[in-house]
Amino acid sequence: MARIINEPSRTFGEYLLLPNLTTKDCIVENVDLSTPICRFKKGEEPDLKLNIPFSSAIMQSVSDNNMAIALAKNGGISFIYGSQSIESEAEMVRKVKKYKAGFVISDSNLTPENTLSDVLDLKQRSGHSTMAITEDGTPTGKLLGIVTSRDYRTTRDPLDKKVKEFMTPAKSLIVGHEGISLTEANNIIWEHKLNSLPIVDDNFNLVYMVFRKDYSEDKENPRSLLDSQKRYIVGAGINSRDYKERVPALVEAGVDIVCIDSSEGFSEWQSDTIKWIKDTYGSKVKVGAGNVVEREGFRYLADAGADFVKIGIGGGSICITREQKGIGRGQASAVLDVAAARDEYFEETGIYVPICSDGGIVLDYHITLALAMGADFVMLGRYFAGFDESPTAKIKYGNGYVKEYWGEGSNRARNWARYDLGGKAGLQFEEGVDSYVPYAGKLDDGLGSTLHKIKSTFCNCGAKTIKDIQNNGRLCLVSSTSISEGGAHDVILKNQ
Ligand code: RVP
Repeated sequence: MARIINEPSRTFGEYLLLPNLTTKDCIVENVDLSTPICRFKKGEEPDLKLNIPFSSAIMQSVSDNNMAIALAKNGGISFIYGSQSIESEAEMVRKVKKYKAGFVISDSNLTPENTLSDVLDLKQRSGHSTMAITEDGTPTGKLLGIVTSRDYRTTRDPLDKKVKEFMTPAKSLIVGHEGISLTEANNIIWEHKLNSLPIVDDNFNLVYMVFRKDYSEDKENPRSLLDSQKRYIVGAGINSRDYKERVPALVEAGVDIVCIDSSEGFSEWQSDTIKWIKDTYGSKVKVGAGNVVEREGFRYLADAGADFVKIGIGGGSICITREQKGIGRGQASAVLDVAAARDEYFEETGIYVPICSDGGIVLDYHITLALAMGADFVMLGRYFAGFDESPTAKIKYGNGYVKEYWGEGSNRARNWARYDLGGKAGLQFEEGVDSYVPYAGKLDDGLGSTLHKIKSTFCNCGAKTIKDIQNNGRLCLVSSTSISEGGAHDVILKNQ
């Protein structure tokens, strides 16, 4: 008979934090949410830390280069989705590493032989009205001109009119030269009343565009997560099949950390993948692994050399793994169990292996609970999918807007590899759904408000660091009747 674990599987909503004494210096401004993301020895510092304990999910509908830049600017990390070709994933990593605040690699490019109809199509798809015209239509080709909506009249110009007939040609353009600072570029934009400034190299190949609207980027966020060369830090998802080709391409592109992306990580394939990475690169290439939901899974991956271990099976908002396969565990129980295993491992070996609570965060305070329960950082999909910076379409829905969000195990993502234990069996059924999430505006604003809430709770619990809340926090279980007491109750709400 299978062993029965009698402890019920619990979720975040079943717990609350109790306040501790708040001392006068325990104010939001003094709360430090920095946290390790890779293993380190007792008494040493980790090679890589986050400035806020947030990572964005390894998903097509969440983490591309734009999300990675927006989140790194705020101190967290994105893991670019691995359910794409090696080349396109590496290209996204490269875009993050090449990104300089305010300097944009042009993603709206055409050739002079394209037509007005192509311009309108591209404008519709990208939402950008400025297009760089290059010899070969690539973002780094020889710059031949620029097209903006001031260059054509849709009411009078024929749709087959060639771009070369109406673009502003390179000889009439003011350009900046590679190496120029953002302040200098902005000065040129202001002096000449431009909307954008192409930056070119010595051979007049396009390198970047600088836009007037990005002027505010001149000021760097003090929380930004940067490497030693002041480039944004970025992660990337990998799988346990093509890692011998994928990891070298990602390393070449400049990735800072990779993570094996699987709904179930307690497997020999993950151990082989970690070992190959460590044998090939030593500790230079950091690798996270998972997902696990209990002590044995954690220890297996920690022993294999994982830099961090990700927790969670079936708790994701778009995930139906538990319904389909009957495996998984409530996210709170999983975090508590794995956190105890992480501490035990540290006691025994003197090696600290950070853990990440992945999926199932519904309310902002669930993040605080996950941290108090022992997580070093969290991974979120639904939360980030709603922001402007996620890669998906914003769609009108009733009186407001929604954004699309689909699981990596859904038919839409067709990332069956993630749900496939190496054989063909995993290809037969879906483990995720295709959905909408409420549109949440700009990431800077939403994340700023979430961070403020987390820090306020830390202060109520007398904690100024994540370790403080883990060591001194007190959690209590809630009864189902006390849950209804926690929301507005027994009043008639206005505006409803
Ligand atoms: P959530 O933040 O609750 O939306 O959960 C995101 C997590 O859900 C991901 O980081 C991943 O672990 C998991 N996921 C992604 N796709 C699927 C699926 O299709 N079942 N699950």
